[in-house]
Amino acid sequence: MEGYGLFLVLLVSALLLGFLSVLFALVWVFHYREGLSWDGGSAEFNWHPVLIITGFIFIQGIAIIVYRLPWTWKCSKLLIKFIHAGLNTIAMILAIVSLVAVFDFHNAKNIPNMYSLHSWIGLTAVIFYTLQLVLGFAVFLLPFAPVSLRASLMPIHIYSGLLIFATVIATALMGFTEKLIFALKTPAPAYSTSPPEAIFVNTLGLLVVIFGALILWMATRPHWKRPPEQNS
Ligand code: ASC
Repeated sequence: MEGYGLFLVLLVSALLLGFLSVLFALVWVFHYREGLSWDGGSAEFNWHPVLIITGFIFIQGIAIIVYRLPWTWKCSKLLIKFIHAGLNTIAMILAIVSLVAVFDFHNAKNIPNMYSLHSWIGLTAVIFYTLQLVLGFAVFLLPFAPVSLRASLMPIHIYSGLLIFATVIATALMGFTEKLIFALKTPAPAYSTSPPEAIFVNTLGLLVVIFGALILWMATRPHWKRPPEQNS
């Protein structure tokens, strides 16, 4: 329980940043943009940032640190594994729906797909996230894999999970910049003149980076690890 007070401060800060990021995404699309709908127009595209920030950043971040919540240490490991896998499954579904929204919007408007670095890295992240989830389920949740296989794959599972999470945040930052450059040009005030929407979305980018920094810190301190099972 070393530094447990600090862990709680970081956890509450991360939760506040996560909720604030989702709120900022909603204010962005409803106040500055066209709102949300599923109509082949910009309001359909807007599901993309909302679902990515909610699912692929906030929910994925919480899924990463569930094992480290001290009050879950008395729950069975299997239950926490189900919560970890369940949150990651929800995040994966929201990420896929958010990609469908973008492709559907592009196709309706004859906008090309998959030409930007944002799209290359982002689609790669969703594919690897899905592989990570399927492999994690097969190896760590189903009762078939021998402990030796689990032990040798665990460092890779942890490394690739953290790498995907950090990559998702980097990809979101590219997406913010892309969208601001596309949306804020004449007749709208140019991005380069720092209109309120640009400042607001840049701030959202900062919030997401700090959220990610806190999650990665909490997930990598060895003394905040869940203690080993007493009876297994
Ligand atoms: C699991 C699990 C662990 C690891 C360990 C190998 O499935 O619950 O603690 O894999 O057995 O590192």
